[in-house]
Amino acid sequence: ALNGGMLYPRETPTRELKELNGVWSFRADKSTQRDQGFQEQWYKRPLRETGPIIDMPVPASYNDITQDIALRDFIGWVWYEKEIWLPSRWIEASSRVLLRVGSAHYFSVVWVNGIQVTEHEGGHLPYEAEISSILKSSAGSACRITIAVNNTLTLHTLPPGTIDFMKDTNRYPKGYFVQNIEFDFFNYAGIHRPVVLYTTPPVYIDDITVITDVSGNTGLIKYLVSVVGSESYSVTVTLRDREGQVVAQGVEVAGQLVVPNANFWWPYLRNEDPGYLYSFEVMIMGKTENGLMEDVYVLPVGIRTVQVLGHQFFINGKPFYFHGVNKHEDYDVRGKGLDWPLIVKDFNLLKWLGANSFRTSHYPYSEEIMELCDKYGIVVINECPGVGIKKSESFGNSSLAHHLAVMEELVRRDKNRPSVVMWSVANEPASQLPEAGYYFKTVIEYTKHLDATRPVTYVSNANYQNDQGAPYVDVICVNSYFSWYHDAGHLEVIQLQLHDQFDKWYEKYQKPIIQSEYGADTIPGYHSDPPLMFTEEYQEIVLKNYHSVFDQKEYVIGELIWNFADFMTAQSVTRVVGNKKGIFTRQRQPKSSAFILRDRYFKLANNT
Ligand code: GCB
Repeated sequence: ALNGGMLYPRETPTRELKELNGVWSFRADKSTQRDQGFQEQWYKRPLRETGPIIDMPVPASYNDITQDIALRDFIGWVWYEKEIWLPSRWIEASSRVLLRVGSAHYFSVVWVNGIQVTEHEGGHLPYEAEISSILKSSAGSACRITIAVNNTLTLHTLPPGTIDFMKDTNRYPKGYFVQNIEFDFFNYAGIHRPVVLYTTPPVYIDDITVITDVSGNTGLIKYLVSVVGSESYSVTVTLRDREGQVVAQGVEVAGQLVVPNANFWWPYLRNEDPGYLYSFEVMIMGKTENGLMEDVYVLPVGIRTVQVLGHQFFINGKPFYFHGVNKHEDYDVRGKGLDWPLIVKDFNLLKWLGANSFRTSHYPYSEEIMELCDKYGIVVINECPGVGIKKSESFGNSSLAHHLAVMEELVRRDKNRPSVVMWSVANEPASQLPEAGYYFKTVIEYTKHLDATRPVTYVSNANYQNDQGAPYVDVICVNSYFSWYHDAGHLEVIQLQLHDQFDKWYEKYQKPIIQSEYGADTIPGYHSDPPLMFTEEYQEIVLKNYHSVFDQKEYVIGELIWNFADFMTAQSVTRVVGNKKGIFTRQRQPKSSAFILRDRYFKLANNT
């Protein structure tokens, strides 16, 4: 079980926050065994004293920052370090001080002033450690934070990967190895999301869970607050609308708020005021040896319901059709590093496109992105990093245990977000393997046990006849690339094959279906009539053929284009400086298909 609720750090009257973003000291451990840093205990002294260092921005992937090809493709430990001064009131007071990393890829070990404070397995999700006692024992001096990050993937990590040691010295230098991955995006690494220090009082709000319901015009918010640090405390919960008016109050640790004439949280384009958020203010007062202590935390809350019934998907009791995209966290130079201009640009493009939804292919996106989905009413299928699960070994017990732990971390992080309407536990696993049946049954049931309010799916590209996990999902999500990976160049087969795909899946399972990927690589500026692969015309016609079949199937409840934008991948003969299936370029300029999709999405929004 997880340690603590790990609420997103926010400043309130009782909590302070300090961002440690900027330039950090950095060194990649290029020793043959990649273990010099641990042997020599680089965390014990300032990094500059144990060898050469370079400047590295945080947050950012380190891969594309320098001119060093060895760093771009580096596998192993890299070391980050930052020295900072803290306000003395943080150290003198009884405050808890926490160090929180939004995400680092993939395995992290963290030290403060040479003392290990935590380690964490897995990218794309946050971790934190309380460091108050270390700060107190070194009061009056600067604080040194060291983070070692290792991007090595194994058959039991999520995503999985393998290292190949090349033994043939006629062909490879001694000690040569490469990393193999079975997913189609560049394995960017480093500290990808903000590192922050924040404080809470010694008696603090550790976690909040809200579950909302709708009854006529009334909104209901069931809530649970967990408090740590005192046996005897009081709780006050105040719900304010956007104007700041108090609309409901509670004085229990667990209870239900009733909001008459509520403003519900609606998806973008389903309402003139989508993404309505109330502010749910929790105030606690706890008894301690030093008297009464207060803590305040404010959570944005959207009131909405989600349900799968028959062959439809409902939000607030109204059928919902997903017209949206698949994305990546990916951009020039910073790789997967969080970047505010890019985030806001992408939301502007989503709105321009009329997209009401996206899937976080193929890993959880930053909390900063999720926050804006809540605010704008962008509906999210929240995918865990279960991508490229192909080998039989990756369905074994230790992989399964890690997968369940990752689902715990993801649900803990995003359980209160109105934008999240469904969990996706994997993308294109080898779900035809016999062992996949038990594996997905277990992961899906466990996810439902963690969160009984949201449907669960995974994205399949297996054949409907032998997919082993489909019996357990609420919505069938299928990817297909007709006239691309099969029958390359034959646009005329798309409709036939797509009808067949949908009919067969629906006949077998009678569940709603989302086309969770479809598309074609397109080099912007390439033109051809009749259309040829890689031209803008070809992408347009692939899309139009898919659309015409979507429109004929009642039980098709959504379409997500692959992909919103071009993105970097591993080098291969099928990738031209990355995957080019974006309807926008990597620099976010439209290809001609973006206009086709835009027309369609606004029409779909008006028809429903
Ligand atoms: C897929 C994968 C996605 C790839 C895409 C492609 O099925 O889910 O990660 O990028 O196909 O373009 O091949």
